[in-house]
Amino acid sequence: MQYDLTEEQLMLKETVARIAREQVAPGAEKRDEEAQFPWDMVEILKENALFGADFPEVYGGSEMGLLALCVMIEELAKACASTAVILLVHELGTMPIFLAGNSEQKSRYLPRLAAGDALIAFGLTEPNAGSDVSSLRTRAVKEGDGYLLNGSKIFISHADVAEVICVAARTDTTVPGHKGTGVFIVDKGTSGLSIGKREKKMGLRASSTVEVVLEDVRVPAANLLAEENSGFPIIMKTLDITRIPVAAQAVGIAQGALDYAIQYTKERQQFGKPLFSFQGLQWMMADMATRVEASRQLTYKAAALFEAVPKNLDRVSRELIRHSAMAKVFAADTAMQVTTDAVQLLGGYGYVKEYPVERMMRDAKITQIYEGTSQIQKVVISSTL
Ligand code: COS
Repeated sequence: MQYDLTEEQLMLKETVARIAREQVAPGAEKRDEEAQFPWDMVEILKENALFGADFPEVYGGSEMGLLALCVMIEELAKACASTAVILLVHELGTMPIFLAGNSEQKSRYLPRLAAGDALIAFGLTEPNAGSDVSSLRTRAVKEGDGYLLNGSKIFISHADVAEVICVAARTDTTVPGHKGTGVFIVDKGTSGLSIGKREKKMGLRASSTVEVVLEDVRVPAANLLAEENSGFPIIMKTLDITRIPVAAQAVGIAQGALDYAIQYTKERQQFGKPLFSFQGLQWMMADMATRVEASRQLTYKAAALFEAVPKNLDRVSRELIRHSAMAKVFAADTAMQVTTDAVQLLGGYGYVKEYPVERMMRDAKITQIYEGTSQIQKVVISSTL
């Protein structure tokens, strides 16, 4: 199993690191404070053709793969997790189409998404179906040559700015959720589709998180992915794959905080010498660096494992599922610990908004929650043992 970065991936990493340093980092504090969706960041990602990194060439992507996407997300997250999440949500929303879309659906949606001309969201979570995702209540009832969707979704990233939402809904309520769920592609502007509450969040404040309300939303049968009642495996496998870029985001946040803490402790003098020269603090940073590197290796290995198989529903093995969940839980917990330690290393300065580690600590928290909490990852890992 080889997952050292190739020449091409190393060049990509350098390019994205430069973009992050020069164009993304400078406004990160302001974006966090203003809590508005960053269309200027979308433009930068689009200009640099980053949206299509993991899309097939035939649909306008550059087909660089999941590992390349992870590297990009990591570099962006070092500077601004709210910008990194744009690519992450793009992958999450598109994955059901990659996995289960037919060629007509792929041709209709993927080219605009690959170019970044349209954004996409994934409408899964509901008030009563978070970790327990098979308890969805949103219903899709067959009517004529289409379906009528009714229900509501909460905590949906970017649904208000997306042109397309992949919505999970119960297609048969007489059987358990994992046997009676479907996934539908719903276009923005469809009658009955509206955006409800906008969340005010602790972190990732420049990304939008909203409620989606579906009232008699008529979706043509041509927008159903695969077949009725086949949605649960699509959802699970989507999450199996996209938990890896979440891990990459966590690695980036942690590395960004660690880099800042190292630089700070080498400059800041107390008791007549740099903070970095105190062994107690050196050991803290040694632990932080070790955990970040271990998280990165788990993430890259998981990405490489997924890259080795085609993106379709049949090829997600227990080994892949286990590695994605391991990478997600370890990297997310690391991001939380490392950013908290970075705040500690900066002392009072770490606690104020003038220094970025305070934002990084708030941003890190969501990686332990979304796309499956750290506790759920352990359920997933143990289910494969
Ligand atoms: N990958 C692929 N298939 C999976 C899977 C996974 N990670 N987990 C379960 N499945 C399959 C099972 O194999 C089973 O298939 P069969 O019906 O063919 O036997 C089916 O799904 C049902 O499995 P299970 O009974 O274990 O499902 P549960 O409802 O108990 O759910 C967990 C299992 C908790 C792992 C699942 O609900 C989960 O991942 N929850 C977290 C959801 C989440 O991440 N929410 C945040 C969304 S942010 S977009």
